[in-house]
Amino acid sequence: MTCLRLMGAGLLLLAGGVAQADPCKIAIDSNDMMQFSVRELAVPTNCTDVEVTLRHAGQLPAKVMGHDWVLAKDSDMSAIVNAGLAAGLSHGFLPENDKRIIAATKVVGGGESTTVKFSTAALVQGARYAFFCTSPGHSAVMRGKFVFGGTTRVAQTGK
Ligand SMILES: [Cu+2]
Repeated sequence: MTCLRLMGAGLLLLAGGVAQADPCKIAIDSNDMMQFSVRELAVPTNCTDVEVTLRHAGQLPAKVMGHDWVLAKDSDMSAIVNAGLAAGLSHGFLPENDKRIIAATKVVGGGESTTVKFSTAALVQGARYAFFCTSPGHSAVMRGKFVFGGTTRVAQTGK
């Protein structure tokens, strides 16, 4: 663990401030292939706030291959995706003032990035949460599990 932490600190220096060392800050990549770079995320319960940065490493514009990062209870995902579809791109594929949405970024296109910071006050340890993209059709593959509790974990998808 100590070894990993040191490696993390080294990477932090190399990356010039990419915040992987702070367990309450998470960075995720996405691309033109309709993929998130991670399929599972976890943050420790002592994070009162969590900051998620979504980068789009592709080149396609938001109206063609836009991505967002939305957090909700696993059981609310489908309903939010459907409501987002009805809302359309002009509303970031998200229903307005929807209490089921715990956190959401705006939609970004290739080369852009966006950050959302949210309170963990409403999160319950052990509950099932999901993160997903609400662009039409994307959540079929652009989704993952979010765990509140335990050490920060960013499980990479196999490439
Ligand atoms: Cu997407």
